[in-house]
Amino acid sequence: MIRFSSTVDRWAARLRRDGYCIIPDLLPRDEIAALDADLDGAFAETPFCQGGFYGETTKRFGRLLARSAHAASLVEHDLVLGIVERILAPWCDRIQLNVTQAIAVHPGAPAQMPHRDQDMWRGAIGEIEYLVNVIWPLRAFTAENGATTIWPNSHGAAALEPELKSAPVAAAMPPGAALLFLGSTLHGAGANRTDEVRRGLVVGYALGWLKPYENQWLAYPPDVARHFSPELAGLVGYRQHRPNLGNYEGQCPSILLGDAGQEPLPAIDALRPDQQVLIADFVEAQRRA
Ligand SMILES: O=C(O)CCC(=O)C(=O)O
Ligand SMILES: [Fe+2]
Repeated sequence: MIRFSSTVDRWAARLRRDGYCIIPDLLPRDEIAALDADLDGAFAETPFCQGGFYGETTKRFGRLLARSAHAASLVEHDLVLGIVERILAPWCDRIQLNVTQAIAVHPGAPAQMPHRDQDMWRGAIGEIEYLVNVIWPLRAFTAENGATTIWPNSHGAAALEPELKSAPVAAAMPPGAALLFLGSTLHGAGANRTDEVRRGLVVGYALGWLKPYENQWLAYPPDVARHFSPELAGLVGYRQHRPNLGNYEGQCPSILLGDAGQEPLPAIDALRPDQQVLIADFVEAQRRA
């Protein structure tokens, strides 16, 4: 679905130009505070990460849509989805949710290694945007407490250049705002030089035909996804990506959210219009032969 609005256009243009943007006042602070409170228990019981990329002074956990009813307001945010669809539309039919992950950067944490998130997929560099990430602070992000560091204009073909042309900026922002950046934009969590924990969420969206970073079907099996809105269920994988990708018994996997799916099912083409024309012509020629 493409959402038409000049606000979407304006932010998408800025994201494409700079590789990132910070959008203020996307959600009320109260809603973010309620989400933050819902995650208190998970932050407390989750052990510190292991390994140099995740960082041993940070905590992370996923499956946010199963942990708080408020998470859906972030994932399904209309303006955010509109911008992401605008950016990724040239390369896919539909976008998908790639990840929801909470990240706590604890006092004393060093800076995370600067990286480009889409390097997780070994595709062409400098040609395609595979991903748009959205970072939502749960508590205020500051340059001192580990706000995400972003390298402006490091995206797209700049990812092929040996030298960085820009100085990094700290994505300082209050709860309710969000940082959007492209899969090709260089970034990393900042160092936390304060005595407070920096808490934020990553909500990532990717081209609908990629293998997602977080296994969405295991994170949200049918019994969980059944309670999602149809759009949210689609974002986590309960819809096909034409042609026929992500099918269940040759049908749209959303059948598993209702009563069907137990009985034998016919496989049904789910094709792009251009493929449908090609195939209809071929079938017709066979019929006439
Ligand atoms: O927590 C952050 O600010 C960024 C984390 C990040 O970029 C990542 O883990 O890929
Ligand atoms: Fe990252």
